[in-house]
Amino acid sequence: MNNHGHASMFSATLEDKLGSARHVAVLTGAGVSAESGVPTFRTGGEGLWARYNPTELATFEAFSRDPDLVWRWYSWRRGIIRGVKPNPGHYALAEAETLFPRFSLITQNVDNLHRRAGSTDVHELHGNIERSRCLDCGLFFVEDEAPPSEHVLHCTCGGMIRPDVVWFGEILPETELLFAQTEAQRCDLFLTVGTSGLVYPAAALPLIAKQSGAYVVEINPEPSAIARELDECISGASGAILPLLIDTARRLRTSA
Ligand code: BJW
Ligand code: ZN
Repeated sequence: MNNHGHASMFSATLEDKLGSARHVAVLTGAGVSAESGVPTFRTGGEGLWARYNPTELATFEAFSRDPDLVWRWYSWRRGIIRGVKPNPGHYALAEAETLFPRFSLITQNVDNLHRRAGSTDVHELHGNIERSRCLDCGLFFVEDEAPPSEHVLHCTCGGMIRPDVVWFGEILPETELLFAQTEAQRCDLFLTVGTSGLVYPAAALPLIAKQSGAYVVEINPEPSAIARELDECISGASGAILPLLIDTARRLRTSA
């Protein structure tokens, strides 16, 4: 029994929403991939990367100042991402697609792990680490299995190639941001998972959902910067909590 008086780890309100919600929206951040072995932004990496603040490398200024350094950081991360697997949190979100009449998965992550876990409709707010583009002619490149480069690559036109991700001070992809904001306004249940709630405009999505009347639940081992403004915070790792949550939803929705 929990403190809500029934045999579940979730509150009665959340169980009610899991059983009845018609539209569920989920925002994920780096924490959802932490259990796969992908370093988060604010807990850092190892080696060379322990000497840099990752959030200071994710800027156009850093790339202009030292393109090789920023390129090496992305090559290192691509290597990690290729070597890891989705975790039970990613798989639970892939299954969630089949449980609710409408389900929207919005991610700040660039690591492809949601798609690799089987999610078919992933809305990426901060781009994708496997994609690059030429600064000069705009040509896109998709990473093949070539060994990661230590130096910034150049396009056939001579321009420098940058990762097709969104750095600080840059505009998010317009259609994906608009989609995310609309889904936040329209959903009944919004989950914010593994994100520090520090980086805008993504961090505003749970607040938009709350203002629009959704029940907003955070899943994070630590309270995020916006935790106090939400309906409920579940303290724990997403790889442990999400499978339980989705199991509960499945049980409630198939036993009726
Ligand atoms: C676990 C776990 C487990 C651990 N299970 N959980 C409004 C107010 C203030 C500032 C701004 C504002 N609007 C815009 C800004 C400026 C800026 C901003 O937000 N700055 C703040 C930091 C102050 N935003 C921007 O610049 C954005 N652009 C923009 O707004 O354009 C319009 C504009 C332009 C110019 C001026 C003004 C407006 C762009 C933001 C782009 C962010 N880019 C990055 C890099 C992407 C590419 C790459 O991957 O390299 O995106 S930075 C980095 O942060 C990355 C992430 O997606 C993002 C969020 O990080 P996230 O996911 O929250 O990760 P962490 O590491 O911070 O947290 C991990 C969490 O997981 C923690 O909470 C852990 O506890 C938890 N965790 N283990 C569950 N097992
Ligand atoms: Zn070019």
